[in-house]
Amino acid sequence: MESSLMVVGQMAFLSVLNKDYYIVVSTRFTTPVVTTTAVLRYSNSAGPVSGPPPGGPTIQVDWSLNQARSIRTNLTASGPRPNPQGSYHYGLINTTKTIRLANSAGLVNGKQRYAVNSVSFLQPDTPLKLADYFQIGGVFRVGSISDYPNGGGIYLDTSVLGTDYRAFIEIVFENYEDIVQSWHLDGYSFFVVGMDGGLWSTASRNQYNLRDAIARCTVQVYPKSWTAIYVPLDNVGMWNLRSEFWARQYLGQQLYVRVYTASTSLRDEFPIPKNCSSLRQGQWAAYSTPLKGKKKFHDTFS
Ligand SMILES: [Cu+2]
Repeated sequence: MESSLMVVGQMAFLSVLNKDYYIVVSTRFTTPVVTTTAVLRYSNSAGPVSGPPPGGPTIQVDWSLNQARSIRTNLTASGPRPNPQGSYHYGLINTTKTIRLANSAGLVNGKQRYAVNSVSFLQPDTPLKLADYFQIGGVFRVGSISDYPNGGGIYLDTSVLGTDYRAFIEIVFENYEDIVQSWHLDGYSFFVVGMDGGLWSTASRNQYNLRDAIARCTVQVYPKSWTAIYVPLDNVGMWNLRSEFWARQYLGQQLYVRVYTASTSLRDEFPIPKNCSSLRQGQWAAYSTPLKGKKKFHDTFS
């Protein structure tokens, strides 16, 4: 291996190295590009690094794309795997829903915002999980974001996507912009089944890796490209799906996925912490004791 590109969220890299390697970190969105370099040395190294460190990734993403696709799970009997061999084949499970998410940038009321499927996320004053648990009205609406891009203008809302517990879903991240995107999903690890340049279509599924993809919780989407993931929704809750580009996340490029079950069994979800009211005194203390009629959070506190 001559060199390997690391992207945000690809935090672990295991390789058997028998010579010294440069570790290079360089910025992508600054002028000038800032670079810092280290040398990884092994006691049995066959030789020091030589020559200049490799240049950072350019807009030529093919090389990086091919490398990302080539990183696979070792399925052989002695390979390290998250589950015993033969017990779970993600590629054999039918997806029950497809969610297509497109990021975008634009102005709302003269201010820079970022959006997913045209919705720029507005942070509610009540944490969504608590609003859901205590059924506090007026905080969010399930379905306040479409599950496919509709090309409309950007608007503000507290976007919550409705999904069902134990569904097995396909999410396609569509990046029409010309910078790389980095998406993170809380509460899950997912299988990265495909990524390619251009526009995603149902025919893109023909090139999915349904055999030995790797499990991740953050994934890159190359400029003017798409990335598809399979997610087994085995974790009840209200989970954040967000850009790891901090400014974009803060200015709206995030949403929540509500993984819902009507069951209130402790097998499906841990109970709310007993010290919930003391964690943030005042804001939802009224809801930490048995409810006497449902009061709206906004009516009570603001
Ligand atoms: Cu997380």
